[in-house]
Amino acid sequence: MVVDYRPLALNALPAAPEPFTGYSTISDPKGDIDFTFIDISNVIVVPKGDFTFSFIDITNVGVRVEDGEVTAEIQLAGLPEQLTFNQAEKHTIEYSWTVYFDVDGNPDTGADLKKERKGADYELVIYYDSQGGVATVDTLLNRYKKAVRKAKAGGSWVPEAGALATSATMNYTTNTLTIQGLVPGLNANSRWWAEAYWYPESSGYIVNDRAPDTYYDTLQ
Ligand SMILES: [Ca+2]
Ligand SMILES: [Ca+2]
Repeated sequence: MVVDYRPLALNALPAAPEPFTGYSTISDPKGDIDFTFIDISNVIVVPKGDFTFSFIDITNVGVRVEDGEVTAEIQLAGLPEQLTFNQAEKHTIEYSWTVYFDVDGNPDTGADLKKERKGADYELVIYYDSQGGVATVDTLLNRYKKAVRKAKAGGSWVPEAGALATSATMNYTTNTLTIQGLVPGLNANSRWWAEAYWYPESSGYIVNDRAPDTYYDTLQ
């Protein structure tokens, strides 16, 4: 009698998703930034002065993934060398540019902060959290921090051991922020999206842009 030792039961399991290697992009329109007014008095605060928000306006995001190493490029409508830093509330995120990865493609695991971040398991982020003090104009290069963080249940983010952001660069000619880091487990089912965020002074509004507007795309 010939015995068939082939693991038939294993064949019945759904195939594990293939690791993703390659390049994926998301395009986003120019001029589609959102204002979120958070003034508790419900008075609409109109930004004063000659603000331009090009540095919050995402036009394209690309991610290259190779052996779990991610290079994320966030292209903006504009990226001035100098920005105004005037958020008076210490330890408040004043600027951030983030690429989110829902690695398992499951909105019920990972971040549960709000609808548009629901399910994110990792983020690669370039950011500035306010140190308080007087308003000043400075280069982002002088002030930014970078991180790869993993989402915890409940919505907080923790730096991921062994997955620290390896580099961040700013290109003022192509208006592009680039950040590299390790994000394990990315596969063709993984969802991803990007967000730019600015919370200036204490005047009660947040400026943000998201790519894509439909909240997420898949890597493949
Ligand atoms: Ca945009
Ligand atoms: Ca998830």
